[in-house]
Amino acid sequence: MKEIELKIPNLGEAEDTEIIEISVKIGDKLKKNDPLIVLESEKAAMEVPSDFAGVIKDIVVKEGENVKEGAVFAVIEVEEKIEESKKQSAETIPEAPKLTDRAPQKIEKSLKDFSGINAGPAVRKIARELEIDLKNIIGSGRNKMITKDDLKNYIHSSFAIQKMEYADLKSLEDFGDYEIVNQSKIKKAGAKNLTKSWQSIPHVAHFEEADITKIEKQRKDLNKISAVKITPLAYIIKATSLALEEFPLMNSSLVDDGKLMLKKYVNIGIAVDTDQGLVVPVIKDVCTLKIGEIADKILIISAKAREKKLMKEDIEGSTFTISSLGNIGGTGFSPIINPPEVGIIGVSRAKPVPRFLEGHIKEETILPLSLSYDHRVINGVDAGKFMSFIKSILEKGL
Ligand code: CAO
Repeated sequence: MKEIELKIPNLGEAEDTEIIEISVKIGDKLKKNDPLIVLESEKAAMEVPSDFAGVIKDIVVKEGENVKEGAVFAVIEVEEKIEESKKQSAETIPEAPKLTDRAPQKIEKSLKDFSGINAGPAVRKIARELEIDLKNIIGSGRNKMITKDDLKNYIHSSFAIQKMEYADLKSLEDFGDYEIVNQSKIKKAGAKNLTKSWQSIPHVAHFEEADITKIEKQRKDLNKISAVKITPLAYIIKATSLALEEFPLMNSSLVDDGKLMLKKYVNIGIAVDTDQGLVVPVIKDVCTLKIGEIADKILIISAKAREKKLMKEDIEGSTFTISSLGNIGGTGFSPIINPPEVGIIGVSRAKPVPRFLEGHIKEETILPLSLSYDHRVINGVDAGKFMSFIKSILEKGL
């Protein structure tokens, strides 16, 4: 066995350079060409690979340290036989290509995969191996550079998000007969999306009630002459679209750390229950539609959903979602946000309620509404105002 000092290679024009990453630790077993350290000059970042197979015995530098050509940064123990056969010694470490010669090739490859991303070669290499898109990671290093820790945190959080909770089949088998059935593809995909949304978006639920006595009368009158059946949902969709125009924050998407996309159009996704699971077709440009037209669209998209005839354009581009349990029941529920949206309204069953009014009892039809919102974007006051706006539109009549 022989110990060899590993030295900083020729740095080209760069006088000195910074070690931005140490890719090994003492005791690591390396193969030839495994990455040792990453150097960064003003022009480029360069990974220094090992010219030897062996075990790292010592590391004499720290990340962030500036080094010059020829400085020892680590010691590796190699088998003497192999080392002799290569006719290489500590003094004759093959001259590494100049940083300025070599880096551009490496960077070129990186740019191809991760253009505009500030990350060292080691981070890029791991990301490429694990097929991670570095564009999704916000770097905490200098000039927003993505460090190895950023990558590790991202990997851990994505695994955590994707980890689904399943029952332990073995522990349940003893208690009685059972059968295993397959979930539909839609349900399986929905389960993943719902888990991801629930785990990554801080949800808050806000509840409201609207007196829809007036619009119920109007709706029933309209239904006597309308070619299509108009349900309360058409009014709720219309009122929500007007509220989304008034409160653009609710019609937004969080696109980056601290950056919001405020959309200038209102497309509302409607959760439709089908025998395959829940699907969310979209009614586009709702603000331009009249109640009868919205009712017509609800019938068309829900029929398409149930007959599995939805096309790509029918299910994309929603800016907000409404999930209506309609006459099924319930006094309120908190639906899960449909990313990249920031809010979703849940509609429960309207029912007649006795109300005291100037000493008299009066019957009103009360509609329970709930809003789940992304608390990173919306705060309680925004949510309260938004829902009060919808309530007042529904109570005044459309
Ligand atoms: N309160 C009381 N009655 C209601 C109501 C409400 N909030 N909403 C609808 N109704 C009534 C309708 O007026 C209709 O009455 P009639 O049969 O007497 O005319 C009846 O309930 C059935 O309505 P509908 O369900 O056919 O129509 P819709 O426009 O209300 O809803 C659709 C359409 C596609 C949203 C619905 O069929 C559906 O699939 N809902 C399930 C969505 C779901 O599963 N959400 C939960 C997901 S968890 O996030």
